[in-house]
Amino acid sequence: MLRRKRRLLLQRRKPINAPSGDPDDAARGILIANSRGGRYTIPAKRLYPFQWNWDSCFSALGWSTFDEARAWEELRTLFAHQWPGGMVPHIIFHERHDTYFPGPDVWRLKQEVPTSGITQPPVAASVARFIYERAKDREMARDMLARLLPRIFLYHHWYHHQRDPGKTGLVAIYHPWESGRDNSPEWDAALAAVPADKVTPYKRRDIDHVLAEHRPSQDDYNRYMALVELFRSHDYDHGAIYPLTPFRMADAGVNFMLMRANRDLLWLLEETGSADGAARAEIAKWIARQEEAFESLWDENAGAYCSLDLVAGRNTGIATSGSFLSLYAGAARGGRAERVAGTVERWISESKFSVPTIVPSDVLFDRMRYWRGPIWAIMNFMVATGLRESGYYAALQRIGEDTAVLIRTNGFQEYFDPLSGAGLGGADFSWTAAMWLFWAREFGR
Ligand code: 9WN
Repeated sequence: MLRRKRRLLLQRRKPINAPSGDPDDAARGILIANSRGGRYTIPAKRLYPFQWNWDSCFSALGWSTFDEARAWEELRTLFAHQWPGGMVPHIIFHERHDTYFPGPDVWRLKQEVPTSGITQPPVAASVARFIYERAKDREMARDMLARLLPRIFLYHHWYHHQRDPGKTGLVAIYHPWESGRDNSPEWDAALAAVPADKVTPYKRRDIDHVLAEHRPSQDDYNRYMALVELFRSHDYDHGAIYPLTPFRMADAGVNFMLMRANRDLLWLLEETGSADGAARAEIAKWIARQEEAFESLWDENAGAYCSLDLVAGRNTGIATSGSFLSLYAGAARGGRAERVAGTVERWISESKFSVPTIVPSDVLFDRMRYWRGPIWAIMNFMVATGLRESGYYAALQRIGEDTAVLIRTNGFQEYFDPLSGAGLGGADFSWTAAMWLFWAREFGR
């Protein structure tokens, strides 16, 4: 009875900032309300009350449209919590909050400001370039970059060394949370092989805030926690964990984001005249390796690049919106670019709104469960950027317009149902507000 009541309550709850007035004001209002101490932005109140790695980067894009200093500060704060070896953690627990699980007491890292022990997609270099290219205050931009770029280099170095010890050109993720697309069906088979029978009992907090149907299943959560306990038992020594983790995936999305980030890092170093020859040569070597290795991600049936299970040695053959980042990375060229764009166009034609995380005709498609069907503004932005840069303007236009319509009609939700357009997950979400300001608003006039 109580459960039913709570569910009705949640369904009726309207986003606080459903943009009835000027959506630009509403979007800025969300970033300001989610800002903490003028230093970092939480993704959403209660549901995600800390600083998340890639969320923070996307929020910085939103800030850059009306407060450049605040945008750079967001990135500065993120990198201030970089681990000595170069990893930038996926969560930084600046303050104590008990509305999110797992918190610092689960990760059990002994730091002044506790963090999680894994990372997230490396989008910082690309975000820094987007901000730099549009920056009005050039002096501040160059000054901030001078401090940031060595740290970003160290982060990429960490990825290429700790997560690709064999120098194959494919970096591995150790946990679905590291993909940022946590609940993607790409991880199902690999996750099923993670033993979860000895997990310490715990209480989830996510389903206190959003409907369970929008979130990962209990079984998924048990395996997420089993992985965390495994990493903790190895003191988060990522080099030592590589050969022994049962979950080791070459995520197409992360690898493509890293490739673009490498190109952007190289560009920024050259642009700001801060590239020493050795760093430049090293980044060029990473990119060359990636260009060669990504061939092994191609799946002819899917008409897309797909994630590779490095433990099973098998291509998942599952195309998701993460696969389309091959254009954003500049990895798909010529005939391959044509095929990828064709796949995007087919998906768009099958879906009322674009871009779904999985094509609606797929048996795996679930219109409401996160990363198994819904639309995400940040993914739309990156997919559309790749389409624009490769010259596929019709698809790009459709994605931009859909994103603008979804936000204008349903508010700044965490994600959206691709068939009805309904807003799902958390409300007043920072990255959705940021994507409106930085990108989607130009299609919504
Ligand atoms: C785990 C904050 C994060 C995003 C991820 C999204 C979701 C967290 C969770 O929320 O993940 O990191 O608890 O579900 O999947 O992409 O960074 O918005």
